[in-house]
Amino acid sequence: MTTRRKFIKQSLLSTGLLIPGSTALAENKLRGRGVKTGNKPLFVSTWDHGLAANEKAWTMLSETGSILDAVEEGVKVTEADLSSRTVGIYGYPDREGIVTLDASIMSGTGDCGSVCFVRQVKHPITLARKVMENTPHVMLAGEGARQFAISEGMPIEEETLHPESEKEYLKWLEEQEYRPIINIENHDTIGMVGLDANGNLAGSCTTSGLAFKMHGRVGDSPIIGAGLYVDNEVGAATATGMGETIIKVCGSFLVVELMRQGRSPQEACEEAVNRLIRKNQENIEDIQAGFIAINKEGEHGAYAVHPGFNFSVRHDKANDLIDSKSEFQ
Ligand code: SD4
Repeated sequence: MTTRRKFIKQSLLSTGLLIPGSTALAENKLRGRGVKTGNKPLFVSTWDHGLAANEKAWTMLSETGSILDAVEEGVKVTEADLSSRTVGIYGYPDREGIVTLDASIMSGTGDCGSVCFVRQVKHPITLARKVMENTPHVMLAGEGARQFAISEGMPIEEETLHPESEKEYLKWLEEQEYRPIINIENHDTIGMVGLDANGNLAGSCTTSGLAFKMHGRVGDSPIIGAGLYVDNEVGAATATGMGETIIKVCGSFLVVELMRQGRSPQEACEEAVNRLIRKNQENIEDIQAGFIAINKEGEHGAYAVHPGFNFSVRHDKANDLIDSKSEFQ
């Protein structure tokens, strides 16, 4: 913060015009960001599969008026996509040849639900929403989550690998590298954050996780605050990339809290990525991770460790695929 801004803030505090709780709002105003600078409604999703997901979310919002329905139905498009190797039951399996799924959903009022290490459920995001709405819990794991899906009348899918996933898995078995190596092909979680015209936010995140991970491994995507965080007072963020590094910095929560302190979505994503880099300096060349964020005013931002990350932005005028900026070139 510049000295001048510090001075203005102190003056406002001393005159009682600024109470500490309204700091973020005041900071935004000091930065010249009014309430009408962005787009409402707005959907931002990770990667190019976000384009189709955004489109569905947009339609849902116009039909139902529910931002939560919109972010759920949006990512269901990717979960159901036969060609997706990184989201849903057609995704890459773990080292034992088993596909296990992670998902989370959160509303701007603080309600949230998630499932992790769950098998044979085509729409883990819907299961996560059912955990949120129909149980007193936030997170269900593994067989318990699958049993809950059955009790909710959700279909249980056959456990056969998609031919393409199986081919890759058999190839991987030849070398069986212990550590999953993150690269552009195997880290395409879909995370979506959305804002309606009234300033209500919601987010969703769903993935088959790292390809050929250890059996039982859970990433950031189903962990509230790591893979996803939403707060109607501020904004929403979601993450993609190597989950272990994102969990270690409470990534999505960090992005939202930085926005609460007055950062724009872009500044918040950049600062969170830099924090993640500082904590993982020894092997940063092997780590890809990125964040997308929106704030209540309808501004968005995105940032990644390395080039190659892209994200999809839907507002009333367009649905665009945008290359994210990154720390390293
Ligand atoms: C995870 N973050 O399980 C997920 C993987 C991912 O794009 O792809 N993200 O760590």
